[in-house]
Amino acid sequence: MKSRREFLKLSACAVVGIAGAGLSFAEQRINLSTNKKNMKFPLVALEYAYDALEPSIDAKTVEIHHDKHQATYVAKLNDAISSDPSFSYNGSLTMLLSDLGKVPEKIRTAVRNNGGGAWNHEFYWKGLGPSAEKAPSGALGEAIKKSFGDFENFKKQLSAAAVNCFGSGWAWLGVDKEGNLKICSTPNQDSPIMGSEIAKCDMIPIFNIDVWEHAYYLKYQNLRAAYVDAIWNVINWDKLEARFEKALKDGKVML
Ligand code: MN3
Repeated sequence: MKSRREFLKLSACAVVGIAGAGLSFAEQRINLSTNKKNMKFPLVALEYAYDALEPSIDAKTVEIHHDKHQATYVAKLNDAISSDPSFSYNGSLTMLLSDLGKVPEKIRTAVRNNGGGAWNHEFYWKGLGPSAEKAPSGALGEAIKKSFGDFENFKKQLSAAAVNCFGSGWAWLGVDKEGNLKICSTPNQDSPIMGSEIAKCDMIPIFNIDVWEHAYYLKYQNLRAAYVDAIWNVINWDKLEARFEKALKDGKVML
């Protein structure tokens, strides 16, 4: 049994730029027609308006983060895959990332970085929402008490994993092989779904926090901790509950 402290071990986590324009929710969706018709992996639309997470996460940040940063990962993932005609793949992005060894070496790093970027962001947006709930109530709430003592201690530990992740990366909450909740962080766009050899984060993830500067710099500048604190106002607990139940029942991740 590993100690909680071990789960909080820091990992080396780099940086990105900024730009954009204001669009309505309807326009956002039309904007997604920028997805090329033959893209194997499309940019998945947000399930809420850019301003739905205000004031915790401002509309401009959501817009640029999704429409520019995430879109770039998606485009580069598709470019990498189409650059190697010998590689034919018809499964999901989740499956692809969980078995990177099967990806030709020539494009493997590009798939890891950009596929990870595409997947991690889809997972991130779906774990957030204009939620009225401030804490989980069902089985996940119980599991948090069991693993962390109480909600405040859990909040402190997950926040610390996010704030202390050096450089750019992600903090994660997930379920380990024994069914216990676990916290870790990964550098760059690595993800627990890539397996423990790559991510050093052995879990089925149920929530992630993006700590790349592009996730918060417009509103919070250097104050990563203030962004992490605000994330707690916009967690989609229903989604996390569903992910938790699926992880326990089927041993599978749910986007
Ligand atoms: Mn990001």
